[in-house]
Amino acid sequence: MSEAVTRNEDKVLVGILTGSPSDLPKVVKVRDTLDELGIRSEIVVASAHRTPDKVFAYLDRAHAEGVEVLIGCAGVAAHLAGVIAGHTQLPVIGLPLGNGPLSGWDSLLSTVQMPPGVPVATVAIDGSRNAAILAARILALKYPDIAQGLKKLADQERERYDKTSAEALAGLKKP
Ligand code: RP5
Repeated sequence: MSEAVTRNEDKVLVGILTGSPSDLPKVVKVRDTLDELGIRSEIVVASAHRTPDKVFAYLDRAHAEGVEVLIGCAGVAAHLAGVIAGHTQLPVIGLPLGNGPLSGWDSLLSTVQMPPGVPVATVAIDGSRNAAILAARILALKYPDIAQGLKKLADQERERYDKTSAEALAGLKKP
């Protein structure tokens, strides 16, 4: 485990790349979850196929500016996260998006089937929240305040779950 350090909360720690502006409604949920945890991120629209130069230029900047985790989001022929993982030693999370005629099966397989040595930690199709939480868990190894934020979020979700379960059970009609 890395040494625990305090952090500058204004510094972008997570770079979120996505293949198309049409992805943004799903991708913004990644940023929203990171915001909930007090983690600064930035979204960049850049495609592995249409604008690979933009992907590489962003990675150069991200490395220079100290981004610590990268998330690659794409639908259909979703090679973005894999291309990113081939050009960085930072941890890369792949978010396959359920766009297009195959509802995300294509992007799931394209994202997850990486060759040995070039890992992409793939979350569920449209798993925007989990992509953010996984990024936060990686950062929490180094930043204790992020670990605390995650614990608080998990407690809140547990409370919500217990409350909805109780309400649902109370609403069941007796036979
Ligand atoms: C992927 O192709 C994008 O990530 C998007 O999910 C999908 C369709 O892109 P557009 O044709 O809407 O730009 O590269």
